[in-house]
Amino acid sequence: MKTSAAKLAASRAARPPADPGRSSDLPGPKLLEIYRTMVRLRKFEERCYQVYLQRKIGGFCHIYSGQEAVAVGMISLLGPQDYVITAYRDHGQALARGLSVKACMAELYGKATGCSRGKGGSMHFFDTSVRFMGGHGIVGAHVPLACGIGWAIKHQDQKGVCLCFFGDGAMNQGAVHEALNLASLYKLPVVFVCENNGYAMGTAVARGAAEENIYLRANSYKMPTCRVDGNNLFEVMDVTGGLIRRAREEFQPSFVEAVTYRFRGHSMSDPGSYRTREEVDAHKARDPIAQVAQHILKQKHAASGDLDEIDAEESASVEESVKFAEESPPPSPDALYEDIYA
Ligand SMILES: Cc1ncc(C[n+]2csc(CCOP(=O)(O)OP(=O)(O)O)c2C)c(N)n1
Ligand SMILES: [Mg+2]
Repeated sequence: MKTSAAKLAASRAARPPADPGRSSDLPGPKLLEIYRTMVRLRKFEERCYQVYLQRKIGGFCHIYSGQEAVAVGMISLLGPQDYVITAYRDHGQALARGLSVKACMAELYGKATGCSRGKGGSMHFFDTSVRFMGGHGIVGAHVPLACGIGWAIKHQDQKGVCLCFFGDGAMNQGAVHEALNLASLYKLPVVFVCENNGYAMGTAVARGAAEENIYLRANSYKMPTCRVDGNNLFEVMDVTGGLIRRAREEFQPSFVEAVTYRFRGHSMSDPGSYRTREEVDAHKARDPIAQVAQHILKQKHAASGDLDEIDAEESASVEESVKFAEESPPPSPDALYEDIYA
């Protein structure tokens, strides 16, 4: 099933106004920082793809390329008091939250210097020091945890918000609906973000969901719900900014469906037979990073040479991270008995 441009246009019309901001007016330096983070995610993922093919890393591995405007746009709106929790396609959210490229690459390599000390791997990045609460492998299972985080924020008067990311496939899990219901009843400061990339593994949204307009399904929980073009950084930020403010100030949970697309397969072992080359290319033509670059150039915040320099710096930093990961030690055998909850 194709996610056509016409469908996306229709979906935009369905978006209710939500206290919009004007992120396209962001000052140049801030915008360049956001651009740099988006490039970091892409360079990291594409290198990760290569080292996986070289069998330097193993296990399940899900690439985030194509979805950068969602994680970077939304997480750039957070402060240190806020929390992020996500599913197994977690490299993008982790890097956007400020985890170092080295700690993330080392985690993929299963090294002791990794963000989860080499014991989590691709699906279980974690760093409580920046309130990045994982990296979770069971579809939908972390969404109720966001309610727990929201409960703690509210009752400990932390004045924060929890951004909870999950996929379109997770929307068919019962636990997600229990979480949405409780968040609304308890008025928890959680923004639920469904990244609709069109597919759950090889299953197109309309084949797995009786109501393919995902944001409509969240309407029944009496919270603000909306759909955004997840490849448009500014739309993502404008809409989410208002929802984050309402969560922090009014304990108002909300739900955003961000329509996007993953450029790579579901995981590294995906033959991709469920979608055509033309479909993938049509979405690549709406690359979220290229859209931000165009805006930066048009507004004369920077010249193309400056953007090339950012690209080169981020590539170099990813290269350094590979070297760091390869040279790092594995966890010691004793570490097997650490961090065990029993
Ligand atoms: C409870 C459960 N059922 C099945 C799986 C296997 N599985 C892993 S990813 C996935 C698809 C989820 O798709 P979606 O939520 O759209 O996220 P995306 O991969 O597109 O980011 C499935 C079915 C799982 N991990 N957990
Ligand atoms: Mg999906």
